[in-house]
Formats: sequence, structure tokens, C-alpha cells
Amino acid sequence: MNKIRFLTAGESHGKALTGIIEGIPAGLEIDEEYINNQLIRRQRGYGRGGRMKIETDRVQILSGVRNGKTMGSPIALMIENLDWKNWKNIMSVQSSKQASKVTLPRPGHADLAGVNKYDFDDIRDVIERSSARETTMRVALSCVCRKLLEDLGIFLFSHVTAIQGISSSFCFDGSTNLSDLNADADNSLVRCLDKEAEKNMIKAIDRAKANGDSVGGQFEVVATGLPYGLGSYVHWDRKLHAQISSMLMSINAMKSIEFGNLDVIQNKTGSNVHDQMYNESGEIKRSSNNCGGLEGGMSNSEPLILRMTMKPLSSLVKPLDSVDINSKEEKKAHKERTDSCAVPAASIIAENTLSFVLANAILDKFGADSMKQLKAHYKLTAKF
Ligand code: EPS
Repeated sequence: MNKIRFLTAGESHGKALTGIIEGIPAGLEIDEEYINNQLIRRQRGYGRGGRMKIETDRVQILSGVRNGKTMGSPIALMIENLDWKNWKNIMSVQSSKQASKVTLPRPGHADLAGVNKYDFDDIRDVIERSSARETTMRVALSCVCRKLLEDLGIFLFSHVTAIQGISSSFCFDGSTNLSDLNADADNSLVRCLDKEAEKNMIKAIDRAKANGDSVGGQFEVVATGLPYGLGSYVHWDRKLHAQISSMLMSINAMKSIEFGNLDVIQNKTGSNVHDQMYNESGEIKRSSNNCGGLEGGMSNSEPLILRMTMKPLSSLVKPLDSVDINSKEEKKAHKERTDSCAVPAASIIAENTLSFVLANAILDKFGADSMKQLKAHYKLTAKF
């Protein structure tokens, strides 16, 4: 089922992030600039902290691409952490003069469960890999899948729908093409397409920052151009929404995922929820898309629409109550430099990593070793 596999490695303040993606057909045109464009989008967003002023994420393709095209072999990527130069001692691979240990777990973070799980006496060993910095490489790797999808006419878009309860009134209705919508969202400091809500979201982030606090929110991701029948109803782990949930819920700080129009799904009866069909010149069409493009665990050729909720970040400038893991003294939690809001960045991570699942589902259905074969199979058999 999973033709495409990937692995990432790297600590937040280590030398570099690395990743390998395998199972991509040969002959896909890809270059570093395509990947860098998504990395730039991931770094943006109002409420980011000092780290994003240090980093300028740029990928190096180390293998698997020759003369601008994939070779069918594993593709290895690397992104340097520019901040590493400030952390060389703390992050030294060799045993070094010991930096002071972090012993005050941050509520909401992986800290306390992480030290207990791995028998650490320094929370730094947890922080470094549990950090959302890792998503940089996930986005870079997923760009290879995004390009494969684009070559088949499948496009992705995301926008922020709420920050700390301030909701955007923008509603995706399919009337504007996704690259225009993405360009508009990219031009907003908070990826919000409702100007009034945008102002209030920025104020909420400013308030949180001034108080040493953080805010969460919600975003929506849309994919268009999907054919019928990605995923399957025949077994639990073949269901497309289950595969999407598994991938997207692994993004740091995600608390929920929902598909389709939940306002309608939660509050109306079945006859008002399910998307009715009509015949337009021999083609079966729908009068609504409340199910968000998914029925029975499969794409139904309507736009795929999902929303996710992100919790407020758990590294706080004004730290919460904690207990020292060694002395058991009650103290305030460890303080790290942090972001006050990362919802816009999370929406870009979800938008891009959705590509892994969709590209896998495409290869599962239209299987091919080269892009030439894939395009031929797709043209012959994809139904819309
Ligand atoms: C993060 C803490 C901050 C964020 C980081 C995620 O990093 P630092 O501790 O270096 O200030 O900026 O996000 C990124 C580095 C990134 O590239 O998104 C955390 O604790 O998860």
C-alpha cells in the first residue's frame, strides 16, 4: 500500500536536518528552488520567535536526482541549522564539558513523559527531537510528492480559519483557483483571507506575546483535482481519511482533524447533510460538498476539505508551575526562546505533508515506476 516511504533525522539545534524519501517514480522533474519555495512559506507567520530570524531554510538535494529528474532511487535531502553554531557545545556529538541540565518539565510538552520513557536526566535530550523544527524536513520531503501531484493536475491550498477563537468568515467555494488563494493567504501575516479577522488575530497574538503567553487556532487544507477512488472502503487501513489523519495528526501540537463541513454535519439531519446528485449532460454532479470530498474512505472527485485544530504552544515565556525531576522541588517550568503563535506555519506543514498520503494513494491505484508510465495509466483510467 505504501509505495512511498520517508525518514527524517535531526535535532532542533543540531548541525543539520536530513531526510530520505523512497518510492518516487523516475523522471519527475524537481529542483531545490521548488522545495525552497515551500520552506520559505513554512518559516513565515506573525508570532514566530527569534529562531526564524536566524534560520533561512534552504535544501540541498544529495542523491536520487540527476539532470533535474528523479532516478527512482532514494532521494536524500539536507537542510543546515544555521543556529547550530550557537549550540555547538550543548549539541556536541562527542562527550564535552557538560552544559547545565534542563530539569524543569514544561506542561504540555513532551518533556516529562520523554525523560521517563528514555531514562534521561536532562530534558534537553527530549526537547531537541520533540521540537517542531523537524517539520522543516517533512515539508522538504513532501515537496517531491507535491510536485508529482501537480504534474497530474492536483493542487493544494491552506488558510487559517481561527486564532484564539477569532474566526475567519472566508469560505472555500471552489470559484477561485488554488494558486490565487494561496498567493492571497501567503500575503497575509496570519494566512487569513478575512481582513477584519486578520486584524483581530494579530491583536490576539500581540496580547499573548506581551503576556509571555501563546495562542492556538484552526486552519483548513483543500486539495482539488483528485479522481474517484483514492483509498478504499474494503479494509480499515486502506481508508483515505484514516491515512490522512495518521499523517497530519503527527504534526506537532495538533489536537483534532475533521473532514468536510462540520457545522452542517454536527447540526443537521442526514437529509440535509449528504451531498445530493444530479445529472448534468450525462455526468453525475453534486449540489453540495458537505462530506469534504470523501465518501466510504475514498475520494469522490470533489475537492478534499479538512480542518485541524492546534493547541497553544507549550513553551511559554511566562512559565507554568512545574516540579524539578531530580529534587522534586516545585518551581516554574524551564524557559526556552519560543514562538507565540505557529498556526500559519502549521497550515503550511499540513498542506505539504498531505501530499505524501495523496501521492501514495495515487501510486497505489495507478502504480508506475516512471512518471511517463504514471501519466499514461492516469490518462487512461482516472475517472473524475
Ligand atoms: C520550537 C521552538 C522554537 C521554534 C521551533 C519549534 O525554536 P527555538 O527553541 O530554537 O527558539 O522556533 O520551530 C522551528 C525552529 C521551526 O523551524 O519551525 C519547539 O519547541 O517546538
